[in-house]
Amino acid sequence: YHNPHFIGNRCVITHLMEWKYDDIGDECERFLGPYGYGGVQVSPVNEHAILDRRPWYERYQPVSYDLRTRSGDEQQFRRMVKRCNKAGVRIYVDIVLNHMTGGQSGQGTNGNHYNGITMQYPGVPFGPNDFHGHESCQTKDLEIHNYSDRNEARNCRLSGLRDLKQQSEYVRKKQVDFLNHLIDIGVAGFRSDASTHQWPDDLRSIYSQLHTLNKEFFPENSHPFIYHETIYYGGNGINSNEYTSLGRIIEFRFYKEITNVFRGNNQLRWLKNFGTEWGLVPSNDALVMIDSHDLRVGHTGKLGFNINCFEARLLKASTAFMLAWNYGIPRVMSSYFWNQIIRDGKDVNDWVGPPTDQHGNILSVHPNADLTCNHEWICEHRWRQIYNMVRFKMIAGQEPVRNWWDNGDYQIAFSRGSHAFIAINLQKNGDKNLRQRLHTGLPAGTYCDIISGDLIHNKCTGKSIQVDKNGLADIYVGHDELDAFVAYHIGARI
Ligand code: LM2
Ligand code: CA
Repeated sequence: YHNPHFIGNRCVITHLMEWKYDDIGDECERFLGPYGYGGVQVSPVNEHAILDRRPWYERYQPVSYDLRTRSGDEQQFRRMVKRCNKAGVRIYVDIVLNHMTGGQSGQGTNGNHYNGITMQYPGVPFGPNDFHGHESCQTKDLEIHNYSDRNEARNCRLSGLRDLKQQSEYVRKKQVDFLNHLIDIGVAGFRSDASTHQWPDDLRSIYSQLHTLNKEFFPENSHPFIYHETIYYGGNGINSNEYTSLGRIIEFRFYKEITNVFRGNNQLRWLKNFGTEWGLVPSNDALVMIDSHDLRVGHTGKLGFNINCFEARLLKASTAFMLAWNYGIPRVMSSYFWNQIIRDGKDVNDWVGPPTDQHGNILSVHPNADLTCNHEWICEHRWRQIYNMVRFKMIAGQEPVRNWWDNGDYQIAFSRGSHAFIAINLQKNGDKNLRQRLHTGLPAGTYCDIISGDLIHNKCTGKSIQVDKNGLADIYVGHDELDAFVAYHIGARI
């Protein structure tokens, strides 16, 4: 369950939050495939509650396992999966197995009624016996209060969401059928939502009943890729290593430490041995990110700490480090605009859903010639500094980190063997410019910086460097430049 089944040397996932399936299909063909992305995480695809104002988080309140959301119906989903696989891009579905809706009643996106008070979900069907009650959850209100208590965290409710009794074979069977349906359609795997709130043994039992991947798109006997949302920062919380035998885990310590460094709370020079030596899980067990659909609005982590699209310079630089460093499978968040207003430490608009027309239909993405997106779609995955670093990672391959240099503070540089080289400058005091003659590890030649520009018609449209016979070059990153880093690789050499 650890292998993402990327095609060729592709190695990065992007989360196209709330995108419509038809648009994702287009994007696989016109951009993700050609620019080397390995896969897409799609927002939950099964029927979910329709809530007032249509917040993004309604997709995390399942009503049934029918495939219909505002992103499209089953037929559109199938078409997308096929088109993306053909374009060399895998599809990973965000699966919400821990719970159903909150304590309200209403209609789901496929027309099924549900009642969270009586716990009736006829679309599955699930009834009250399929949920945890006082026999398994000891808290008075059935809510999780102590997240470190392993029983409570698994058997009680996560913010009011009706908690499924996955110890029941019937419940597991319904979930197995749902996942197998997706596998048969041709997805490559899953993001497992709220994993910490599910018993590892229940997940193990579910996974053991999964089909192998569709042979139309995958080698025979391939198992789905599964990455788990286990929010663990060390200490006495539920340790994410309870889940590493089930697949990968989203390593929240990666995001936390990197954000801390790029925010100027810890010198960049310390990153020299970043990874397991900092207490992170082994690279092969990890999926990593800088931003996520939750972090950006403070639904996990502390609001204002996370780096998102509103701090583009920092987001690009920290994402560049993630893509240059050889750790885990990186996921790039692709978001939409919302009017962030922070009051008393809370984002008043943390609920805002994707751009829609007046009937609530999600708007289509029609990118402009300069690669930017229309409407409120931010499309970070289309920013040159980011997609060029995706290529950088592909070219770096499994080459080791070499030629580490730092100024003892907030300037660093390193190469990936003899394939690629990056320098980052976030120096805040003294001489703020990075101006050094450094070992790049690269073969002699002229290289284009793929951050300030590109190699086009045998010319650099941005900065460039001359690497001499010994691999040395003059590296410059001014403190006042648009981007805080430069990157060179053997694919952009004149
Ligand atoms: C996750 N990972 O473990 C998702 O990444 C996260 O986005 C989900 O929460 C969460 N687990 C449950 O799947 C989001 C959102 C919550 C929202 C839930 C359910 O962050 O705020 O909760 O989805 O829609 C909402 C209300 C909350 C209410 C709850 C139940 O915000 O106030 O609690 O519904 O009605 C009474
Ligand atoms: Ca649970």
